[in-house]
Amino acid sequence: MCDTCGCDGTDGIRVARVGGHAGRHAHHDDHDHGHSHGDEDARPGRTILVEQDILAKNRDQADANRTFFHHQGVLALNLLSSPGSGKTTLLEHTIRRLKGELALAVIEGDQQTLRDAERISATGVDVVQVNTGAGCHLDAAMIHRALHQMELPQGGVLFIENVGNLVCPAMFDLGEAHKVVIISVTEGEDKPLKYPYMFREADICVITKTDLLPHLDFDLTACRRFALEVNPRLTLFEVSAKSGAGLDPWCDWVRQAGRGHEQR
Ligand SMILES: Nc1nc2c(ncn2[C@@H]2O[C@H](COP(=O)(O)OP(=O)(O)O)[C@@H](O)[C@H]2O)c(=O)[nH]1
Ligand SMILES: [Mg+2]
Repeated sequence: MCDTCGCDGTDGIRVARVGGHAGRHAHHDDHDHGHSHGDEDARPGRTILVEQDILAKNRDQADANRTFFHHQGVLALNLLSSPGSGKTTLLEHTIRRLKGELALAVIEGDQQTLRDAERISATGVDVVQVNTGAGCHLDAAMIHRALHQMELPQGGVLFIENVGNLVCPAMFDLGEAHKVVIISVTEGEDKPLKYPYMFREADICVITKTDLLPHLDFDLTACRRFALEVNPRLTLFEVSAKSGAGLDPWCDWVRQAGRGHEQR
């Protein structure tokens, strides 16, 4: 078990390219994603040290990823949320709007299945699925491995859909330029207060499924206030992938961030 978040990092990590170029579909059973394992790590009093080791190792790999992205002119966005908040749906709509203008690619993180990668593949962009097995977050080494399986969107945007979880993924830098936290209106407006680490680590917050607001007691004003109380630097977007409301400002931000990154 991983002492940082309790996930079992030794079990069943797979990296698979979906769609596109046949023959490059790959499975990796080797294991190197920044976790420290072993009986000695479970001794009382060692938890803090082990956690520091894990996070320090992850930070080194994240810095290497970030340098690589910088040299390739790639804007990497790490999408974080609880399961079902609409990450993949938002990506499908964003990609359909932007793929004629910007080079795009996606790394999908889930414990099991290729389902999200297959949805993204249907939009026509390059996608790699990372299955974390029992693990509850992506880490920088998994991203490094996934990068070996894909065509990098040079001068464009790499979206990384993290494993659905509002807790552990906040601790793991992947080398991204921005963390984008997503919260749907069905989750309750108090989530920024209950999961402050995630909202503090992010600099973008997207509130999704706003078409459902008439059917819910969700207090949008309070949600905005809570999010900004936790992190005044947050830039907020409100979208409905279903109706299309709010997708223009969100896509404008992605477009500008992607192009700005290319010029740096
Ligand atoms: N009403 C509504 N449903 C949505 C919207 N976006 C996503 N969903 C639904 O929410 C569910 C989970 O979406 P998905 O994109 O798979 O979430 P993920 O687990 O965060 O990737 C699916 O049934 C979607 O159809 C939206 O804007 N409005
Ligand atoms: Mg998804």
